[in-house]
Formats: sequence, C-alpha cells, structure tokens
Amino acid sequence: MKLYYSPGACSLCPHIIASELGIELDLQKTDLATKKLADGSDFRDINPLGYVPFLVTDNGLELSEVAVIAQYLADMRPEVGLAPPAGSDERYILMRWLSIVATEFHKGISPLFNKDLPEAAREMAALQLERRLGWLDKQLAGRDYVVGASFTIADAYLFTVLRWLPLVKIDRARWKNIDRYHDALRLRPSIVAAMAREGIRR
Ligand SMILES: N[C@@H](CCC(=O)N[C@@H](CS)C(=O)NCC(=O)O)C(=O)O
Repeated sequence: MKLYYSPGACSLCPHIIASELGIELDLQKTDLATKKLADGSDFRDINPLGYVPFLVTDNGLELSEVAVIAQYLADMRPEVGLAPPAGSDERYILMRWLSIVATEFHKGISPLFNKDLPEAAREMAALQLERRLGWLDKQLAGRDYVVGASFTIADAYLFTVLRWLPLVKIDRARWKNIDRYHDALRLRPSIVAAMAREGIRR
C-alpha cells in the first residue's frame, strides 16, 4: 500500500495510524512545492489535486483526504479500536471530531503558512484559530484523548495539526490542556516512530 506524503505535513496522521496498527506502508516522498516525486515524475499524474496524503491500496483503491484515509486504515484492524464500529454513536462522535480537526483546525491554520498572506488577513485567520483553540482547551480539560478513554484516529489527526502551531508563531503554552495533551502524545511510540521515519524532530 503506497502513501504519498511530505515530512511533517498532514500525511503524518495516516502515517502515525499505520505505525499504531503495525501496517507497513510503501512511503512515497512528495515535494509539495515542485509536485515532484523522488524519481522526478509529476505527483499530479497520481493525484491531480496535487496534495498529500494520497493512499493507493494493493487493490488499486485510490483515496485522498486525511479523515477518509484515517478511517480506511483503522477499519483494516477494527480489533485495535482506533475507530469505533461504523454505525455506532461513538463512530459519529469520532467523525464529528475528524471534521472539526479538518475544517476548523487543519484548514484554519493552513493560510498562516502562506508568506504572501496580507497582514490583515493573517490577523483575522489567527484570531479565528485562537478562538477555536480556546474552545478546544476546554474540551481537553481532564482528558487524555478527544473521543472516549483511549487513543483514536482523531488524536492522530489533532496531534499532527497542533504540532504546526509553533511553525506559525502561535505559542501552544497559552492553552494548558492543549499543551499537556500534545506533550503526552509526542512520547507515544507510534508517533515517535512515524516522526523519526519522516526525519522530523519536534
Ligand atoms: N482536503 C485535504 C487537504 C490536504 C492538504 O491540505 N494537504 C497539504 C499538506 S498538509 C498539501 O499537500 N498542500 C499542498 C497543496 O495543496 O498544493 C485533506 O483533508 O486531506
């Protein structure tokens, strides 16, 4: 199974999940700026949308979207419990979190990486994101994971996105519960392994 990824990008989420499940991935490094793969070919010939993550299974199924790839992988090994069973209330709670992480946090922080973003737009995007982080901090009070009492794919996704905050000059330490949550997950063996394999330290 091939996973097209870029070090430290949102593709780290499915990479963490595969590591958690013991699924061996054929990792295909993608240069997001040039859209080139390691052999010089154009990534857009594989995924015309030009973004990672992109999964190609051994059966030829092609999937984009972090939240979908994450569920696909978790459902390969349901006994591990990274996603509650499809159709259960808990699965909808998980999907709610995946959607919040995707649309409010992942896409909330993305514009802040754009060096050409006008200052006023940057301030607006940062303010909106900080409001959402304030809400998240309350949700994480007294909790180690966002859904239920154990690690799920929503934690893999949220960790991946929260890791970017210092890169856009937002100090995670302002939110004590977020900081504690992130620091604890950073030591999780599957996360340590996936980050090391991508060559990223923090
Ligand atoms: N809708 C996609 C967005 C994925 C995405 O934003 N990927 C970023 C890296 S975190 C990327 O590849 N950006 C390069 C580009 O959009 O050209 C998803 O949810 O998976």
